Amino acid sequence: MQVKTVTTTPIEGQKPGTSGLRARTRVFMQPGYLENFVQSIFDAVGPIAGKALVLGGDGRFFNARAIQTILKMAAANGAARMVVGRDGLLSTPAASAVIRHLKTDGGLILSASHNPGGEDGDFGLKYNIPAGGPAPESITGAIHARTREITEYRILEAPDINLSAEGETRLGETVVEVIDPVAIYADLMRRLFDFDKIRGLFASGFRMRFDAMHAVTGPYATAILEGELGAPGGTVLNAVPLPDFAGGHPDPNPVYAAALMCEMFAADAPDFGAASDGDGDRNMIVGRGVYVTPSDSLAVLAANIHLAPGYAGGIAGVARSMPTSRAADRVAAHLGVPAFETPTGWKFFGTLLDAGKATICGEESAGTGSNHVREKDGLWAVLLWLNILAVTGKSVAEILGDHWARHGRDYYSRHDYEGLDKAAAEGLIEALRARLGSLPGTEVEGLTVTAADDFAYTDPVDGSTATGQGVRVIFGETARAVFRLSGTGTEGATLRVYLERFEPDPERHGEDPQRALAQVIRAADRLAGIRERLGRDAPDVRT
Ligand code: VG1
Ligand code: CO
Repeated sequence: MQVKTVTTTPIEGQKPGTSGLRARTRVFMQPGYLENFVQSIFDAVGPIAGKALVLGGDGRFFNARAIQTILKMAAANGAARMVVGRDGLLSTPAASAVIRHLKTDGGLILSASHNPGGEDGDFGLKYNIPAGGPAPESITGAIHARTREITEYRILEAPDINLSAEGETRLGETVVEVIDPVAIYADLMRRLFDFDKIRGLFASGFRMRFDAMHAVTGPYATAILEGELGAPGGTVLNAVPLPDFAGGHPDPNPVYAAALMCEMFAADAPDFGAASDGDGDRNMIVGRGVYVTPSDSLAVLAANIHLAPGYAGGIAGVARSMPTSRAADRVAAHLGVPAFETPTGWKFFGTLLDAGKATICGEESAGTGSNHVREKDGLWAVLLWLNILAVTGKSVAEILGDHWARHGRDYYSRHDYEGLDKAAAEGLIEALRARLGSLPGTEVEGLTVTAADDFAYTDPVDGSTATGQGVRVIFGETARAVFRLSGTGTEGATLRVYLERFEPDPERHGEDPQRALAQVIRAADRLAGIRERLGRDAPDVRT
């Protein structure tokens, strides 16, 4: 076996976004694309000689090939040990758990998460730090800088490794250890939650559906829910991970998980429904006849997390991304713990979790997690809900209704405009930015703007800053509209408009969110000029 040093030149656009580098699968498969990026990671965080890394992905098209390439590059760069999930599979939260449990020097996760997969879909890669979380911007910036000056990469000329059997082999000097992708993660869940109580819930006839969307959570959910907690066979739907997610869009929201929504709103609906995304870090929660918005889910979980054994001592604080509704802040105030507001993307929660300032974190995009790992964790959120349902004996609808009665309801919706012309989308945001100073006092659609800014963040732990994180328009105490462009897409642009309105009156908690938000929606449209600038009458996706 021989180390080959291959001459290369920089490739444009290898800039990590909200969550790692994402690109069309075909782009990732171009000669040198993956290799340049991987060598840039090794150079930027390295040298990786003598180090141990975790490696795995969500099983999408190109996952297996990419893993073989990365293993050979790691060996050529002198890595001591590579820990790989069997068949190249590791969900994002499981990868985080493995990095932390084995105390490795970080890991590489292959996924484009909620983006469709397949040869015509998307692929992605990100580096996670030894604490288990996504690399902070200082590191992704260094990786990007390296991609712009790279001149060569190293790769071992060797046959492929068999990833279907657990155990250790060698690739040159590097030990490659293939592990069960579920075991370490399942152990962690067992320590956090009352599995006996949840087993009792299922034994009492409680019915659940978990839609794995043919993505990576299938094996995890099957092993834990059906295997260990006694949920009947068939509880987990679409449980086999497929390279193209069976042609679906593995994004757990009411639009892309429509079949599950249908079942949960039917006459004989099960008690509880959930879904996860491509790489297993997102969750959708739905009760019988009731959809729980991710922002509400975060608030409900923060308010009830002490019911799970792993959190019996209570929480130190709550953190949410800026566009996430302010429901969680009210719970934090009620509990007398701090609430943090961070930019979009899990990488911004890492320092707060490490410093013990926040215990639970969440994003409106169906991401919830805690200090147990450093990623959001779809199945964790589902198990926490199950633990709470088992302890309280209440239904999802009752828990949500009680929560609103106590804390008020934040009507919430996100409107996504997808596949936009990049220049038009950027123009819309720029125009809003240019008007920020003059917006306060403006009346629009019967609402008065009381404050407007471009969200900037200074990390309270390490002092790092992030600017330009989304335009916030506040309408008094109750309503808010936020505008930002997606940083996970691979083509064109996606505009996200986040809309919310607080309603304290329990008599008015039963409205349809789109109706309850109609005035804020009209105001947001008028302020940003969505129709005129983008030529769109309606969003592509409403969550
Ligand atoms: C989206 C979500 C964000 C999430 C990110 C990664 O980013 O809005 O909340 O952290 O995806 O999630 P953006 O930039 O497209 O809005 V995942 O499950 O794709 O790793
Ligand atoms: Co994801």
